[in-house]
Amino acid sequence: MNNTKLSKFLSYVLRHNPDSIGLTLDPQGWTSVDELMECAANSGTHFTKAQLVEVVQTNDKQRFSFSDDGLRIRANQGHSIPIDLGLEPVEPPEFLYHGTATRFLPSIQEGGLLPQKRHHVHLSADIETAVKVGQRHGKVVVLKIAAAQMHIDGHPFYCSENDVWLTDDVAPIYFIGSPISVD
Ligand code: HQG
Repeated sequence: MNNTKLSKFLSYVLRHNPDSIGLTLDPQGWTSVDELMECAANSGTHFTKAQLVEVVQTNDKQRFSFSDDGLRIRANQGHSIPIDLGLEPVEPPEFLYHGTATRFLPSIQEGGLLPQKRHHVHLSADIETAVKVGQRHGKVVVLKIAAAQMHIDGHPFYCSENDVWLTDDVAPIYFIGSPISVD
């Protein structure tokens, strides 16, 4: 299996469906590396420890982390199953960005940004990253968010291990200017 396939496999089992290979995660989303490899092998997905380390270290978005002792692994964010990442609330930059598809705009402008299947709304520190996130969904448009004002108003923000900004939801009053269209 190539590294991209292994990364997708890890995203699936560590964020969404550990049960699919008989794996259990602890409340913070960690699982034993040995157990992960054993459950994966038993369900027909084979990889070496060296390949796993390579995927964790070279992953384009740093999606996964090993524990300090290297014995456990978890996804840094993006879960749909209930996991408490244990992140401390932090002060966000003045502005954050959210890339989405133009077809979602009417609903977003009406009801704000909602976490949908994930635990949080995911926001990016720069427009370029937001564009990449939005492109996954279709014709991309970027919303500029008044993050500092949200924070002043009492909305907590978190920053994941891989620098994705997370918050519970974003009301339309915090959208700044018109959505930025990208060709
Ligand atoms: C949209 C990737 C209608 C929202 C990325 C988004 C990110 C609404 C979609 C991470 C809405 C959910 C997360 C509303 C939000 N009405 N649509 N009220 N509120 N939406 O994939 O932010 O590759 O769950 O705009 O890099 O696109 O997985 O969220 O388009 O960090 O590591 O509903 O996933 O990382 O889509 O992406 P997603 P996202 P990974």
